Amino acid sequence: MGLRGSKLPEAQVLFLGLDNAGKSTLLYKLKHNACVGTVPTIGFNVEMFEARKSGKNIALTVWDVGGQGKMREHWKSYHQDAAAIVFIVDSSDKGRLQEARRELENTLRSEPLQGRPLILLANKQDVDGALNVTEIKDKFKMKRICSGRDWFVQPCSASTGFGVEEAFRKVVQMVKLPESGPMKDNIKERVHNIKASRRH
Ligand SMILES: Nc1nc2c(ncn2[C@@H]2O[C@H](COP(=O)(O)OP(=O)(O)OP(=O)(O)O)[C@@H](O)[C@H]2O)c(=O)[nH]1
Ligand SMILES: [Mg+2]
Repeated sequence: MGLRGSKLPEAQVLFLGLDNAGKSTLLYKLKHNACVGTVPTIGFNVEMFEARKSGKNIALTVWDVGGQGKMREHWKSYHQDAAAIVFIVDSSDKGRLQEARRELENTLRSEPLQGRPLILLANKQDVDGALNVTEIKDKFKMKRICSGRDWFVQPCSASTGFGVEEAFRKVVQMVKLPESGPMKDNIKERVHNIKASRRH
């Protein structure tokens, strides 16, 4: 079933990235156009969006998963139905770019994510000295690690809103809707499955 029981074609989008990258700030900026104070995410946040794709209304379910070290082992629980990956990077945190790249590479190796589009968000562009898109592409060796999938790097600032609408439009453009129409499981069922998978 799709958004709140609607029959709209639905796709699931996964926000990943290190802790402090700005995933939750971006989620709430998109949802409420507000810069909401956040705390580190334990588990996940989930929000639903409607969008227009190829002249049709679609529903996007966006999963924002905690990025702290101990949360990352749960990322794979969210891979199965993800139709697009949005990987968010703190472009101003040069000391953690290698760690971010390692996590991105691990993510891209995951079997269920093969062929899924990747939108890399070079976040925190409002911070002085933040790496620009060219530098981020280079540091992440995007051409090499993304071969076999569509990818795009978008500069943004979740705090100021710079590049945020463009990022969302890019996600809508690149996401592939599941062929069978609306996803068969609803959010409650999916949350139940994620919780169950953590208990094993
Ligand atoms: N200057 C600046 N700060 C940002 C931006 N985006 C997020 N932040 C700040 O970065 C901090 C972490 O943001 P969160 O959105 O909580 O980060 P997260 O990726 O959800 O972190 P986890 O939930 O721990 O994985 C907060 O203090 C935000 O206000 C941005 O674009 N610019
Ligand atoms: Mg968070």
